[in-house]
Amino acid sequence: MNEINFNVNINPMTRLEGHLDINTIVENKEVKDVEVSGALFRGFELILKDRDPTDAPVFSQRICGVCPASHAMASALCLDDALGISRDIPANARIIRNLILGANFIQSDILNFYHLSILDYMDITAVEDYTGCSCTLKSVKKFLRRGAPGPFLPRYKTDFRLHKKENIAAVKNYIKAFDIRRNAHEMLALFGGKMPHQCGIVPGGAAVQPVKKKINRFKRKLKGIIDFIDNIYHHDMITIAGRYKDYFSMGTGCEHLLSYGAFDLEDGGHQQEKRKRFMRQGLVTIDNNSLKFEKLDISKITEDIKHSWYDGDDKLPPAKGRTEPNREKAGGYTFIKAPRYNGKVVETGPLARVLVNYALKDKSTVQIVKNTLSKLGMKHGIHAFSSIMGRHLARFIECKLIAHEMKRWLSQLQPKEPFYSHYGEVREEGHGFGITGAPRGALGHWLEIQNKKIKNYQVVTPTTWNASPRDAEGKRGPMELALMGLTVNDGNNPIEIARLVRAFDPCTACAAHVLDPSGAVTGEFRVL
Ligand code: NFE
Ligand code: MG
Repeated sequence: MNEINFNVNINPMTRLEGHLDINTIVENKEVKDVEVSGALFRGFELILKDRDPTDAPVFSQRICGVCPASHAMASALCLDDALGISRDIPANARIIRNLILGANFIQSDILNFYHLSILDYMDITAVEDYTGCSCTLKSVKKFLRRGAPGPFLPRYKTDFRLHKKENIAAVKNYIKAFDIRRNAHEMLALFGGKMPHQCGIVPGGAAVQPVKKKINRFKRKLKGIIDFIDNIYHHDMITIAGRYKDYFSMGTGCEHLLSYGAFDLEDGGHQQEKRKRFMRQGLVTIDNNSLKFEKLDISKITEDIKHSWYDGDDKLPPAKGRTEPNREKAGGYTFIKAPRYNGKVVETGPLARVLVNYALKDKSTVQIVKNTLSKLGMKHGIHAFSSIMGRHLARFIECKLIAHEMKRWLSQLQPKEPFYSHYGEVREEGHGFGITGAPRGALGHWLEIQNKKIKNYQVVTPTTWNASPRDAEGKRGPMELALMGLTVNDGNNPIEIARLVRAFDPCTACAAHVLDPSGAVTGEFRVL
């Protein structure tokens, strides 16, 4: 392989479902060009057309098994708005919705760190000469010797920097994290009925009464999860961040960050500005080491499709969005549209939410951000978050903030008070929107009702923002921008690309194609 310009195919890239291709041209070990491509057409917007609007939360949750609670939330908010009942949602319902969403955030954050990312930093083969008496570690050791050790091997040859003891501890925690995620699912199911595709969040409120027994069971599960986050997740996050400090200056983002906010703290009020949310709403621009805050105005959101496999016009607001797939479209390279805010490329995700909270001086956020940075002995401050390791750190910080806040929400439930408000008849005509946070960032649903049926339903997910292609003006999407200029040291082991993409936590599995300037592909690697 040519050492200067090299070609690699990685397939799949993330350890999660989906179809995401990353086509990169690397010259002199530096990413010089990139196309991020979503290769799977879903078409939920078309599936929803002409259905009863109140079916939307049920159908739209099926968009994804990882973040279905966020789709239910966005959809319920959208229906509450379209049916004119946003002000009537009882406090119990608001809180139950938050608890369901919070449980889903926690499990998704732990999923990303332990089960989708940590194998890039932790050397699982360290257990091969383990001689202690932990049954977990002994069974991992046995598993690795089995001859078919997927999903752990094969893997890239790379710089595993944890010390032996740290590796061993992290492997144990990798296994423990499965239990914790199961507990988070079970905790969600106390109010949501089941997971995935819970049935507790409905237009008008929640589907179950918050009885004492459920509250207490929720509390007990949450306590165990918080212990894991505060001690184990915290420890592994800091250890890895400390050993990979150079990853705080790699994968710098587009500097504009968007949060719709998540977890309503007040009843009624408009979803924009008027309703206080735990993870706050707005945009920040990173300007050297300071943050400039801007209020959210969703009328500034448009979607371009110049390079997407759709027919229609550019710059349509989501409420007027169209879904007319055309796989043969000239210039297209993805099924992902290109959402822009006021024409600007913006990144979304835990990074955006933590920085918006920080810019608004949210006390607990400022405290935990400062503690974490000082624990890492990092003097470069807040802009270091816009990086590969910063995205992981922000996800951890948000997970911890939410888990602790959930204790407060539980104590606010009133078992004998209402938890649902009936919407009466579906209106003949109407429209609505629902904006919330999903684990991966800002999630919005837009609905138009005609003759009591869905005339148009449009969804813009966090991964649509982050994995968006070039827009009509040729500006690259956030993940594309972060990949530009990235150093890829070894074409046979393009771990830097894998680490960068996984830190964004796209919900699609990825194939990354690294091409030389002539476009030829010379290597093919499976990344596990
Ligand atoms: Ni499929 Fe999701 C989240 C949403 S993807 S996981 O979080 O919405 O962008
Ligand atoms: Mg869409």
